Amino acid sequence: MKKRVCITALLFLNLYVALGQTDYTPSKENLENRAWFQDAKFGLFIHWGVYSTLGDGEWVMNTQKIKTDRYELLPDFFNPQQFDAEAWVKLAKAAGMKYITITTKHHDGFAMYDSKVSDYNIVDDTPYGKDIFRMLEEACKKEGIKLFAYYSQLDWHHPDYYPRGKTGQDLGRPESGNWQDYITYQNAQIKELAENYDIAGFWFDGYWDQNDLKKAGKPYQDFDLEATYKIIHGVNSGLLIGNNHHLAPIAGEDFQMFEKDLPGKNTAGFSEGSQIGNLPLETCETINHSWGFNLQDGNHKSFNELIQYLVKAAGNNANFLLNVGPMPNGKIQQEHQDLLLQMGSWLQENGESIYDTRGGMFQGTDYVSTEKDQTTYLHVLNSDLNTLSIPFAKKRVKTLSWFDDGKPVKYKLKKNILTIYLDEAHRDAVDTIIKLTLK
Ligand code: JFZ
Repeated sequence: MKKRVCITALLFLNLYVALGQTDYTPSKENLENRAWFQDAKFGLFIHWGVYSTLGDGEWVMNTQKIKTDRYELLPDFFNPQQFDAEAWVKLAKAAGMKYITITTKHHDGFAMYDSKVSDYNIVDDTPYGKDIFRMLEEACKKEGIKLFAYYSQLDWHHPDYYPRGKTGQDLGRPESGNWQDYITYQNAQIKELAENYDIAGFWFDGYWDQNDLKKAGKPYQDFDLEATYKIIHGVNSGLLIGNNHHLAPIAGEDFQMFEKDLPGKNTAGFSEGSQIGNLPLETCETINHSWGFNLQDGNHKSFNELIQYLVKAAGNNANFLLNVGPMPNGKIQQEHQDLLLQMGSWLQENGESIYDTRGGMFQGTDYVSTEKDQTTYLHVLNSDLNTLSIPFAKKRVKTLSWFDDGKPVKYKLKKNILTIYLDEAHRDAVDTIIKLTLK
């Protein structure tokens, strides 16, 4: 009898494992942090590394096929004398951002923090010799901004990142290596980041490098994400984990991200397999067309585009993580600073309709909505419209007023269609906000 119970239990266990079910239950602190994250709405993404010195984006090692031993000369030129952690954090704060996510290690494998696991890091291997991640951590603490560590699981430098994935060929590394040794190295770096820095969480990237081979039916290496996540939550269960793997959430993750797309959309081609799960959401986008500093990229997005992206993200229940790639001297380009500050002043006026809200009930081509408590904020994103008609099967309208001056808005409610008269004096080129409460 006992034996049979054991066998049945084993069968269930197998089924459980086969279905990919695991036992991750977020801690109370983790859930609180998730709520903070959803309230925060706006963060600064920073791609900065030794690649910045070449002014050709963070993929330069791969795109220019720079051999590992040549690339290793770059740290010698990395001496950002004008880097001022406090200035960056104050800029983010003035932009209305609540957190910063910065590359602690990108695909080039170079650690932008004081890693004890490898000397290939900013402290041991550059003339600058200082831990910029520590400096940012301290400045963030002072300014009340949270800090996330971007960490690339893909590594174009480490010899044990082998067999390689779909990128990082032709970089002069030996055709050998021990994958498990790479995983040990990666997990040790991740653990030291979790243990030694006061961070809010991790933003992982590069999983797709191997997983795209899997999708193509080719041999691939497994990162064993859940083991890594267990290490992190073992250090601090409150840490928020997200992974840019372009898949539906995996056990152990605390938020879901969409690269260059709003949740559920796939215009950039990265979100094919990523159905929206039930975790907090985040969408990231570049301020021009590059993540890392790119000298030739002057395609800065306009203030209107950036605000509308933030508003649409909020309407889709997601945070907006907006990226800048600082220059090798440690400064953020003036054009980008100006755009961020403009966004900050817009948020000063209109932040009530963004912060602490969740995605609202209305969504269409020209509008989205956010909600907080009993109030819905309708954001009209097309200033050419004289009227807006939206499906409205809800209860009756209690109040409908302009966000800017609180005056009543003219409307008509007929056959489940709410028609709003957008009088010209109230129309705004970037976002016309209307406040709605229901009976
Ligand atoms: C990734 C990084 O490669 C990129 O450098 C940046 O950090 C961005 C935020 O995240 O973007 C990707 C992800 C996947 C692919 C290309 C770029 N891909 O599948 O080819």
